[in-house]
Amino acid sequence: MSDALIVIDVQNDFCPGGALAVAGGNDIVPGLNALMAEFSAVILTQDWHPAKHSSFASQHAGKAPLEMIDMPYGPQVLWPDHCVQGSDGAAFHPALDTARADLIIRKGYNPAIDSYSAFFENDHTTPTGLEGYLRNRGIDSLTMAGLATDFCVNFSAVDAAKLGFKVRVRQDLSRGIDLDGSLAAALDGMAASGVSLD
Ligand code: VGL
Ligand code: ZN
Repeated sequence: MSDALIVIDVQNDFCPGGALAVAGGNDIVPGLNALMAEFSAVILTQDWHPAKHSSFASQHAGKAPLEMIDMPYGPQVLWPDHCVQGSDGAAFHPALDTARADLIIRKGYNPAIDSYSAFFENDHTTPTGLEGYLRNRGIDSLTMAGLATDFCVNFSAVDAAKLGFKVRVRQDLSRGIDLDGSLAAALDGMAASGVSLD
């Protein structure tokens, strides 16, 4: 069995100057590029929303970004419009070494359901296909890093651990949004799920 590096959502909109900028999001790029050399498999994820995605505050009258809403699948944070399919904001950070990727997995393309996790949409049941890909390749151990620690890295790591993968998160190569204590909660949740936090 072998291990893979999964680089989560290192896209322009999550970096300074982007629509949903994560502080220091760009700082992790050189370290991520260097880390890729240590893995036989490198997978990138890309947040990839249609223009009128239901996670955008702009689609809900009277709602502002970072307010909550109840969706049929549960509570959902409303975000500024970000990572719209084909936009510059959805592109990977220009310095990220995308040439090393064996697979790029896109998520969040269903207009009605957000998808923080690289494995399941936010209904926690609709799969993205990543689990099957990893199992077909005999990959059982995952290292994750990227943006944002408390949303897409967190949901991906917890889902992977629940699916039985051995999971490490590189905190030093991840950056968080930290909305109302979400970063501390995410770190607690990942640890409780058996994710090792480096
Ligand atoms: C993310 C909020 C909305 C992430 C994606 O990559 O962590 N966060 N969409
Ligand atoms: Zn998104």
